[in-house]
Amino acid sequence: MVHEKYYELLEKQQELIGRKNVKSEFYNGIFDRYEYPVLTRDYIPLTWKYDLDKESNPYFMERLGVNAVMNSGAIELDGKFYLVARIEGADRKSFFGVAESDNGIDGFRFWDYPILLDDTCPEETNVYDMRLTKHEDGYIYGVFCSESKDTTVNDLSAAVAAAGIVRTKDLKNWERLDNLKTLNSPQQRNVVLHPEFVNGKYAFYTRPMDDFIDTGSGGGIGFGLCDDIEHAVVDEEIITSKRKYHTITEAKNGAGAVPIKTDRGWIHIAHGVRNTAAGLRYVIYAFATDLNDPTKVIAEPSGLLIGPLGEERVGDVSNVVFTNGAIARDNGDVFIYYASSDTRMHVATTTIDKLIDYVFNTPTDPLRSVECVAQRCELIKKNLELLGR
Ligand code: M1P
Repeated sequence: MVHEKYYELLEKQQELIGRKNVKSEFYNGIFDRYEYPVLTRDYIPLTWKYDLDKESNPYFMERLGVNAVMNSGAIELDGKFYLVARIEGADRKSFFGVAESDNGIDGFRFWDYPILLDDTCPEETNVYDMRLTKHEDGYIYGVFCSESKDTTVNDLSAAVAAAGIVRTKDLKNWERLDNLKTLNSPQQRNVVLHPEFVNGKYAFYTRPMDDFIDTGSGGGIGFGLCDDIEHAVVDEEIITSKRKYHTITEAKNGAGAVPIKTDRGWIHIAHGVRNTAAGLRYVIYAFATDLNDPTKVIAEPSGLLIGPLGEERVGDVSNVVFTNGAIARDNGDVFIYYASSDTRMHVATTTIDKLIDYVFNTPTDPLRSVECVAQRCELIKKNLELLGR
């Protein structure tokens, strides 16, 4: 017999999922924020957490709790919006689940089952942060972090990050391919597959790292080509977007969403990390690369696009916003999905036109305070003249 508590909790959850999301009062002219997250752990189907049977679960306890729902790949298919969310169980292991919405800003509902990946990697402990690429070869690829214990050192916490690859046509049947091998980098996270062939090859944005946490000599966002996606090997990686001293990318610089193709160039929505006395601070930023050469940065607005704000600042890993999915619609709307503090998912909406204006007309970072002030004074002078002062 189904426990009566199930129906009570289900009703509350239906209310939550049915709640209309509304734009918040936040304004910067670039994008809109929303009042409510689009996914939290409260959106997880009750059937994933509870044993509904009153006989075996008289207290209606959570048997398999869920801690957080965060970093989600995003895709639009046949007019519906899908997030492949990173779901972190109470046991700290992450996995993926597909949530579907009609409008992309509210009503996200998980499918009945999470994604059960082929168990092709016996050493793999954890998987997370899938980027979904609608590739011109006809497949949807999911590239994610595949984490294993580092057995080469005597340190219980030491881990190795690599890029796992799956592909699908319907988000239901997933074929696991070999993990990406990058011959010159010991570890990889935040790897993204470019949606088009480059010189007839599959192209990956990489984020080489010496270590699981520290990027070390990993200089920023890398780029490499590979012939065979089923057994992907990148033998040469070049750094296309470097980490820079005293900027938002000083500690780490990694790709985020799959680049968006526009008339003016590829728009990249990435993440930058700097260190502070309170720990690492993650923000989202944007830049553009050449349409014919996605390795060539052609516009780099100064500073961050989205930083953690208000309640977003607090969570399991505080002071973090992170994106690994955006949807650019045929009508020009852009939905940027981002997680805050490794805890919940939000959406920010904008348009291709606004992103182009932002990326190409925002001044670049002159890298020194004195020049930043001069840059700001120039803006003030222009404005005061316009105001007749
Ligand atoms: O905790 C913040 C983020 O840390 C990692 O990102 P990066 O590789 O850039 O340091 C990832 O584990 C990411 O999932 C997480 O949100």
